[in-house]
Amino acid sequence: MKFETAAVHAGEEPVLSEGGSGDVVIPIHLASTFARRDVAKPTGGYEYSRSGNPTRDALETKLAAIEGAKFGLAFSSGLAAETTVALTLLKKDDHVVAFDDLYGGTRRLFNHVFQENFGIKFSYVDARETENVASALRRNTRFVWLETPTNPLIRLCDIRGIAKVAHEKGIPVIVDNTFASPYFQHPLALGADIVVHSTTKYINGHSDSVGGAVMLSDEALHQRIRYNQNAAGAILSPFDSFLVARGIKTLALRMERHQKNALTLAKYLEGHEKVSAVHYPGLRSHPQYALAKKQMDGFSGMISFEIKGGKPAALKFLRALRLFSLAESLGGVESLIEHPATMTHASVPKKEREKVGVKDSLIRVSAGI
Ligand code: P1T
Repeated sequence: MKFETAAVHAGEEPVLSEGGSGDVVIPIHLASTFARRDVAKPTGGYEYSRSGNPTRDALETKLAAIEGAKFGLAFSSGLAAETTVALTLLKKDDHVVAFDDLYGGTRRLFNHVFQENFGIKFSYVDARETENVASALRRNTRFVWLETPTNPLIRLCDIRGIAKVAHEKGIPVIVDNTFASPYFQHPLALGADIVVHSTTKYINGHSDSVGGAVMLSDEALHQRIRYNQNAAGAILSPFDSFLVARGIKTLALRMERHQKNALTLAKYLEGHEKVSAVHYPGLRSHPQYALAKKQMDGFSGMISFEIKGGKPAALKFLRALRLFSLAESLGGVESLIEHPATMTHASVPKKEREKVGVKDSLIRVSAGI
């Protein structure tokens, strides 16, 4: 099946056999629990909605299909997905190598929960150079955590190259594919072991559901993550599962338009006298344009840029906008704009933020459709 076909049909084949109602869309199964005839085992395959729910199952099948994975899991937020993956793979005193440019909430989770409470060590490296990842790997490194393109500097890393050096040491690679979406980038095909998403963004696409996803093809690892998903409990609700499944059906169409609009905006900003830098992988001036062409099927809809005049100029500009909402999040049909230093990345200490390059003059745009 092509991407668009799987996005519409996977997980939602109508049941036409005896007793099936033939719905062409997965119904929202709101039941928290499922009756059984006998104590031994559930009669209809389901027992309790945290452990499994027909609407969530349909979504998980669809999520796996669009990432080219064997398995998909749906969580109550992107961070719930990240937490569950991390607690499946980590034990006290383990080590993780991560891209230094990451969503602020991911760094907060790593530093203030996993490091402070459980003694996990994190090495943040500039993963644009594969060598920086390779030289940070230790004997007790349990995984490499990447975003590409990154939030908020729209930097890329070479998934294939990094997977090669990590796999030589038996270390799995996890890619947060939120900014590219499964339509424009396929990390598992490039060698990554696990993909995570905030489905809150492009996958749902309408800014009306918070959710997360994990996709992978390793059966044993899938079983461990699913066990912990049920044990820790951060599952996506049936109603949100329905919304996300519905959103996925138009993902391909939306992504094409997000990309078109982002490219128009990026080119306009690049030629503007009050703009000192534009970060968008579809611009020839992006230092990793060649990698973007090779690794991605498109450039997606996220741009960041630096405005001349520092923070005062940035805040003045953001206050003057009429149509673009000044709001966190991204990937919805409407355009959103934000100031990473005071909003999405406020939890990253100023010194660390500036070391990576997230300046007070940086503005991030999610181009709508
Ligand atoms: O918000 P949540 O669904 O928990 O997802 C967290 C998350 C994970 N990964 C990436 C790359 C993200 O961008 C996010 C959430 N980001 C924002 C809310 C934002 O405005 O950047």
